[in-house]
Amino acid sequence: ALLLLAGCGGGGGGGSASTASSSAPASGIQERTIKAGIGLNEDHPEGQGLKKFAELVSEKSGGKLKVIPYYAAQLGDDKKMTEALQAGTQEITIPSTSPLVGDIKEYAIFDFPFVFNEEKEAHAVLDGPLGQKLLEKLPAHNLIGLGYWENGFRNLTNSKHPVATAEDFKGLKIRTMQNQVHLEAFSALGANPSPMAFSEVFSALESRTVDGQENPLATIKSNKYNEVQKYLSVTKHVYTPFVFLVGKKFWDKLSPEEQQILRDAAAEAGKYQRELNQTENQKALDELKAAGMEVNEVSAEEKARMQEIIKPVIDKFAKEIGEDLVKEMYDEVAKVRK
Ligand code: KDG
Repeated sequence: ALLLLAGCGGGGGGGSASTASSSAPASGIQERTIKAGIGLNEDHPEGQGLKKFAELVSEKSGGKLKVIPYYAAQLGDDKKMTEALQAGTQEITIPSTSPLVGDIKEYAIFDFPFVFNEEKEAHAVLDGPLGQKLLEKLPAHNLIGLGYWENGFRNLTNSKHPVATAEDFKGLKIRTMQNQVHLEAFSALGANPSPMAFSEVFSALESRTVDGQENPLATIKSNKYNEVQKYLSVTKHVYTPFVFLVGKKFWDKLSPEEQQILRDAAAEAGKYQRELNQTENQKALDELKAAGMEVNEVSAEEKARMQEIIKPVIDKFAKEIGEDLVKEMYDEVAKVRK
């Protein structure tokens, strides 16, 4: 069994390269197969971004580094894939930051509702010193972060009624990500949240185990939630980043040249992914309407009321995370708004 394990290490992490000599630092570019998994579909902007990443890595390495993309949670959900990276049995995943909060509590700042109004405000925080500081916490958890892609602003769908006021959340059974801030925030609003892996959401909605869920428009469309959800409320209640993760066990086997290829490709594909995400989110709203969803906006006044109701939850988590860090985020947003 030991031999077998040694042979599988890094999930095809490089044939002769990885076994050649573990003491000498790797150099040049070796032939390697890199498994990269996400929860979303190939047609989703994240899927298209991953595809672009694979192409770029192939180009930059003269075909030696082969990224094999796995879409639609074929390798498991965000948590499972992150654990596989830590164990060294998968090389790359690009999860929402929210399920990572169990490991790195500071990531919960991106679960605070109504912090960002526009994508560019989130980008300034993510691509600035604060985002970097959080990436630097990853290696202690056997993960390397190559930057942030975009999941985006989340909106509520459900099968019961339009949600336009804070009171409309009362009693709704809502699937949330596996994240304590989301759970407590929805509870504060009087909803009945239940945490669930993404891959289980469609059938939970279909069987009416839950009434609703919340995700960006591109996801609602790509995963065809319109087939099992009548009401779409444009709540934009929270902006979720994706973090581009590489397993540290695998990363440490790479030569500096190979690492640079992955860094550059992740940054380039990320830029493409964010742009595509914004155009797709815009298009998706009309498409979901055309597909029969009943769409309502939520007024600024109601959002402010929701924020007020959730405030004790946010204050509690701000204390746990560190109020300095939270302040740093709000200061950065204020700078962009000016
Ligand atoms: O690939 C990312 C997905 O697995 C997941 O993060 C999508 O936002 C998501 C959710 O609701 O779980």
